[in-house]
Amino acid sequence: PPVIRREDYAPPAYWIDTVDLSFDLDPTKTRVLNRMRVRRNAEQPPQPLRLDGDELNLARVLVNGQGTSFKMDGDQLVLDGLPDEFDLEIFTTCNPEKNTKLMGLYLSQDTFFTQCEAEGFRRITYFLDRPDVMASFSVTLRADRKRFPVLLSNGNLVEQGVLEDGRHFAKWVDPHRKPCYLFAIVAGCLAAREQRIVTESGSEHLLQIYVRPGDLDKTEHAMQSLMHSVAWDEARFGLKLDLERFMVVATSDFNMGAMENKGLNIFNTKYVLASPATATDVDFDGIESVIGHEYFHNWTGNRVTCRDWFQLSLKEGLTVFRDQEFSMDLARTASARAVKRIEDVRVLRTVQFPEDAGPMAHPVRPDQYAEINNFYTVTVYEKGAEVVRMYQTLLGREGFAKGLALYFERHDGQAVTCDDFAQAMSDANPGSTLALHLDQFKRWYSQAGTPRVTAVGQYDAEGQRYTLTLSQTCPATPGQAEKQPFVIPVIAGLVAPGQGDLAVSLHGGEPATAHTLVLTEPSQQFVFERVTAEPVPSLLRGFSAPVVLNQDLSDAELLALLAQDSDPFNAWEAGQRLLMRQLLAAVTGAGDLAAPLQADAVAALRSTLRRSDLDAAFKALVLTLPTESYLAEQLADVDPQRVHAVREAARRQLARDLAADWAWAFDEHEDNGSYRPDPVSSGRRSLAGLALGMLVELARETGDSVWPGKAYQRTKDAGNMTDRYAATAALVNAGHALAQPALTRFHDLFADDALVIDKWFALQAAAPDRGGDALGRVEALLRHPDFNARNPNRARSLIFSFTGNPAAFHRTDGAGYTFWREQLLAIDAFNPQVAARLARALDRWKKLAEPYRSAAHGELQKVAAHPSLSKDVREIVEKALA
Ligand code: B3K
Ligand code: ZN
Repeated sequence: PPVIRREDYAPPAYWIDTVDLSFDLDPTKTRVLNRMRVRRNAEQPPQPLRLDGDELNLARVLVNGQGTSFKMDGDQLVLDGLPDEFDLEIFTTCNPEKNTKLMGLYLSQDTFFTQCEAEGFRRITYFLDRPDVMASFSVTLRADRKRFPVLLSNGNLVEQGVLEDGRHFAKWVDPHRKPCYLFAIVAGCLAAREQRIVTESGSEHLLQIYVRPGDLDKTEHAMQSLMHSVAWDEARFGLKLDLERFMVVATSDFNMGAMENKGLNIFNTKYVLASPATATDVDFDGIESVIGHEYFHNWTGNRVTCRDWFQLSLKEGLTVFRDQEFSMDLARTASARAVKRIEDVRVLRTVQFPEDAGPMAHPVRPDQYAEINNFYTVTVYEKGAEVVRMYQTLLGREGFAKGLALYFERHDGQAVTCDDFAQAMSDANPGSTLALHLDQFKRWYSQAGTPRVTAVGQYDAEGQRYTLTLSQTCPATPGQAEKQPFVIPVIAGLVAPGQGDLAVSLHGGEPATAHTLVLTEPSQQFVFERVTAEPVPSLLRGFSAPVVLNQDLSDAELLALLAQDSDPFNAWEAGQRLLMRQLLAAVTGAGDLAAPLQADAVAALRSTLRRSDLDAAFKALVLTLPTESYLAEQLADVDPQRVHAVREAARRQLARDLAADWAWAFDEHEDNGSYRPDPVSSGRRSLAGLALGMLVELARETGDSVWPGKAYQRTKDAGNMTDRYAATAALVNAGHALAQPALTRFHDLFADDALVIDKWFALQAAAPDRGGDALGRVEALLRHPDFNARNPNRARSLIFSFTGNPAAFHRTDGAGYTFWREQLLAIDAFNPQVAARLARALDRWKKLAEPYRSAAHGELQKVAAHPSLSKDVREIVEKALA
C-alpha cells in the first residue's frame, strides 16, 4: 500500500469556510446534499481541487449553481479551472445498512450513527478530509418520525418540525469551526438523562446522555462522571465548557471506546452503561476515565486540533495525561492516587513496551503510515501521555499549567503540531531545565524504543557521600539504528533501612527526601551529601520517565524498599522486581516447579497483606504476580507454555503458603452492605476477589469443598457484579466442577444484557488452558447463538480474549495461530479496523522459541499471501514479516 510521509506535509490548496449539509436518512439509501463555500489558499500554487471520497455514489456536482465537468482519480473527485472563491454543491448517496466497517454513516440497532475520525467523513460526502481544514457546519436531518424520533448533530438545535409522509426534520448549527473528523449525527429511538448545571464561573449548560430507552437506569454514573469532568477541567486548568448543550450518545456497535465529536460525543455502551448489578468496579472506573477523556478533548483536540495525523499524540497523549490526572485527583487519597498510577504503568509496560520493541515500533510522532487507523496505538496514547507527564515533572504543576495556558492563548482555533506544544511549554517557563534542553527533550517525539537507564551507586561512609552514576542507551527500532540521548527526569530518594527516607543534599543544595535528577548525557554522576547511613536508592519514583531501569539491588534491598519506601509506586515496584527475578529464574532454570518463589519473598507478601496501614487496593496489586506477557518480554527465546507453567506454579505456591492469610483477607474484606464504586470499597472488593480466587485454586489440590462452595454461593447471591464476577471467575479459572452450573446461571440471569454477556464470553476465553482444552472451548463458543463477530465488543470478548490468553493461544501444534488466521481473514472481509487490531496478536513472533516460532511465521505468511487483504491488515503483517 502507498505510504504517507510526515515530511511531505503541505498546507491545503483550498479552504472550506462553511458547510451546509442536508441528509435524507434512509437505511439503504441515504441522500446527502453538501453545499460548501470554498476559497483558494492564496499561499499555495494554483492547482485542481481534489476532494476525498470513499464508497459514495455521486449524483451531481455544481459550481456556483452550474453543472461542471469533473474527473475521478481513484477515490478522489478532481475539479479544475475554478474561480478563487465559489459555491460548491455535491449530491451523493450511501448505504448505511451495508456499512459493516462502522466508519462513516452506519446503522446500529435501527439507529443511525457516524464515526469520522480519522478518515470517515469521506464516506459521507466528498470533502477535504484532513484536520487542518476547519469549517462552520450547519446540518439538516430528515427522517421517518416514528422510526427515528430523535435527530442530533453538533452544536445547537435551531429549528425542527414535521414534514409530509410521516417524516420530520431538525436543523443544527455548530457555533465552533471544526475539522470534519469531529462531525457527527445520530438519528433513532433514544431517551436522554438530562442534567442542568451551573458552572463555577456561573454559566448554565444542559448535559444529556442518550441511550436506548430501556437503559436509562444505567446512566447515573456516566452523568456523575461528566459533571465531575466539567468541574475538574475548570478548577484544575481554567478550561470552561464552551457549549450550551453537551451530549453523549451510546451505541453497542463501535470500533473503539468513544469519540469526542464537538458537543456530541459518541460512546461505546461499555463506557456509558453501568449499574451495580451489571458492571464491575473496573467498568465504573473505565466509564469515569473515558467520559473524562472525551470531555477533555473539547479543549485538547477540538479547540486546538492537529495539523495532520502525524501529530495525533498532540491531542491523544495530552488528553490521556489529563484523564489520568482527573482520575487521580478524584481518587483523593495518596494511596488511591498511587494505585491509579500503578495501573497505568502496568498497561504501559505490558502493552506499550512490547510495541516499542517489536515490528510496529514507531515514535510518539510517527514519520510514516499506510493506514492512519493503525497508529491509534499505545505508543501515541500512553507513551504520549508519559511524555506530557515529563513536562509536568520538569516544570512542576504550576509551570505546566502556565505552559498549557500559553498553548491556548497562542493556538485557540488552530490546527497545530507537537512542536507548537513543546514551544509553548518552554516559552512559558524561561530558564527552566526544559527550556535549556528543549531540542533534546523533543527526541521523545522523534525516537522510538524504550530507553534503558542503568544506575550504579557508591557509598562513602566517611564522607557521608553517595555517588550515583546514571547512564542511558536505547535499542535500535525499525528504521532507527542509532539513537541520541534523551532528557530523562529521574525522581530519586535515598532510603536507609530502619530509618526511612534520608534528607540529603544534592550537589550542595538544600536537603530534601526526594530530588529530580535530570539525565541528559549518555552517562552522568550525581553526588548526594549528608548521607548519614548506607542507603538503598529509590529511583524513578512514581515512574517519572517511560524507561527500563537496570539496577543491581539485592533481594534484601528490594525487601527493604517494599517495606519502607515512602513512595508507594516504588514499594510496589520493589515487590514486583523481586517476584519477577524469581519467576524468571524458574523459567530459565531447569529446577522443579513446585515452589518457584523463595521463602523470604513469600513472607514479605504475607506481611504486606497483613499490614494495617495500607489500602486493600494497593495490597491486591502487590500480591498480584507480573503477567505472563510482561515476563515473556524479559526473555530472548520465549516458551509461552513454560512461562505459564511457572506463573501458575507460583500462584499455587502463594495459595498454599498463604492459605490462612487469604482466608483472613477474604473474611476481613468481604462485601458488607450497599455498593459504592469509590476507591476504598472497590479496593476491598478487589482484595477479597483475589483471596477467593486463591482459596478456590488451593481447593483443587486439597480437595476442599468449603471455599468452592462459598464461591458458588456468591455467584448466586452476590450484591453486585464485581463480587459475582470474581466468584464466577474463581471457579472457572480453577476449572472447578461448579464452574459450569455457575456459568449457566450467569448466562440465564443476564441473557438480555449484551455487556454482561460479553463478560461471559471473555471469562471463558481467558481461563487457563488445562490440557489444551481452551481452543476447543472457544471454537464451541464461536457457534453459540449469542456470538456475532460483526459486533466489535462481542468479537473482542471472545476472539481477542483468546489471543490474549498466552498458554491457550501458543500451542505446540500451532492450532491457536491457525484459528487466529481464520478469524482474522473472516473479520477483515467486513471490518478492517477490528481485524488490524487482531493482526497485532503475533507482533512478537520472532521472540518465540520453536516450535511456536515457525508455526506463527507460517500463519503470518498465509495471511500476507491472501489476495484481498485490507490495507489495514496488510500494513501490520508486512511489518511483522519484514
Ligand atoms: N479520538 C478517538 C479515536 C478515534 C480512533 C479512530 N480509529 C477516541 C479518543 O481517543 O478519544
Ligand atoms: Zn482521545
